[in-house]
Amino acid sequence: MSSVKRRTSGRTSGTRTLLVAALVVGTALLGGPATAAPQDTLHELASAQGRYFGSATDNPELPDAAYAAVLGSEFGQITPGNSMKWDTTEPAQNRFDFTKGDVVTDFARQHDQTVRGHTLVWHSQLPSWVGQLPPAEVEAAMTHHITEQATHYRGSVSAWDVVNEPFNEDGTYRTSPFHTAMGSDYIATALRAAHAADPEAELYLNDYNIEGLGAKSDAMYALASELLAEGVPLDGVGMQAHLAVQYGFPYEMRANMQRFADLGLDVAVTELDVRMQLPADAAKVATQSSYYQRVTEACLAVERCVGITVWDFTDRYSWVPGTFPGQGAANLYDEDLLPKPALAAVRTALGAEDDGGEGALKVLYRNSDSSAGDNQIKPGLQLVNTGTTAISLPAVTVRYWFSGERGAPAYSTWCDWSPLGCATVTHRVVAASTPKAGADHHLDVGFTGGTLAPGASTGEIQLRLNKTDWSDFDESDDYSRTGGSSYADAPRIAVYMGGELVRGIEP
Ligand code: G2I
Repeated sequence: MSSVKRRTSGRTSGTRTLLVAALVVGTALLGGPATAAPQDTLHELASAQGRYFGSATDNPELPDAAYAAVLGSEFGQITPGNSMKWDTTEPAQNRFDFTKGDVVTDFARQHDQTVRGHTLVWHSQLPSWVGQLPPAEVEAAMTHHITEQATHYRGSVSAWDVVNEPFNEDGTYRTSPFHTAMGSDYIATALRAAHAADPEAELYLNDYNIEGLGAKSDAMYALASELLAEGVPLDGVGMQAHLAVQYGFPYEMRANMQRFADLGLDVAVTELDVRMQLPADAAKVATQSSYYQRVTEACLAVERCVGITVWDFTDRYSWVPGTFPGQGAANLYDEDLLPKPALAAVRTALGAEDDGGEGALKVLYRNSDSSAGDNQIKPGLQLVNTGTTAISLPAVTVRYWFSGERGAPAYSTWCDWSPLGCATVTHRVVAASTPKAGADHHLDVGFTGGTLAPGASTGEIQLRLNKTDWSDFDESDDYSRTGGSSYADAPRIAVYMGGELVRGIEP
């Protein structure tokens, strides 16, 4: 079973529309850039690469509506930051309380997200009664705890961090009531108990500072190899990835992930964040962005890296300042829930740039003018909504660049025909503030109303322009022009939504 690959990437699209709208309103109120462009969520981008993109969350945060809107829309997987830990779920022996964890699995269900269960056996956040048990009773207590919890969450949790943080930095086993009572055998015992309680869940060992090659990851590698050789149910290794700009990037992260994958295990980045000494400055922010990007790239480069979870997505709810005084700013969004450069870096690594060229709006162009040297330019345009949400046309503008070279600097523009009705189409010529060869002007096309449904096309928009003195153009070097007389993709015609470039390449 351990070598069987089951991808649980969860939702691929869905609840995004409303939440994008909520965010846009929020951004506008905060005075940020007004961007109306629907873009793929992190999870949609990751899903397109066969991965999930998730976040930790915690019960006290969920009533924060703005926070929950992002959590529920941008991420396809969530991990409870505290509410499935032993001190919460079995605070006194055999008194189980899954109330808080259930809130998280309910949220996930409502938002079509998978859940990584965190965690069954850990030396920390362990209620004192466990440490007070006679060693001879620890194994039964541990097995009972795992059995009750994994049974309760069967069907709601797709993966478990069965054992969390078993190693010291030098690769020796960490002291815990479990290790004291059973030696390192407690790990195999825990995995077997979890498998018996929930045979469907992916079972993981999870630790920090095992992202790169080194003594601690060597220890995890040796343990994983041994467990697999003994037939112990183990599906993957979780690399927490609590990074810090001041400590450098994990050594050979991709190669390290690959050696676990080569054992037949899945690998997951389970708790990614990148902290820094405050105050933040441009250099630290740039380093942070590159670390987020490199982790994402490493995961994508390893086929069995199944996904990435950030240890919460906003500085508003980071564990870092409480644990490392003076440090923080570790997350993808700032305290106001505004995206940081690291978010763009992750999106780029997930391939968003590719679809920056292919966004939700595609433009098709044909040249309706066979002569490049007469007194008119006649571009035909069509816009197609290739996304899954409706697009409001007044947010959209299109630019067709040309050179006005000789003659009068004034232009007339015309819409000759469009199934939308030419009254809906606005058009004018705009002179470039920084003229480029073949692009000292552009025809700017917009819309006064209308909505483009997913999959729909505006149909043909026949446009035409001339100089007011009717002198000839030399269109041969015009940036956006092609000689094609039937509709085709036009990378040199740009489409903007809310003023932001969503398609095409500017001159
Ligand atoms: O420390 C970061 C993470 C390292 N890997 C394992 C994770 O489980 C761990 O998560 C953090 C939580 O994010 C924190 O929220 O674990 C901490 C405890 O080790 C959590 O902090 C604790 C505080 O220390 C407590 O004072 C607080 O009562 O959170 C508790 C619940 O809010």
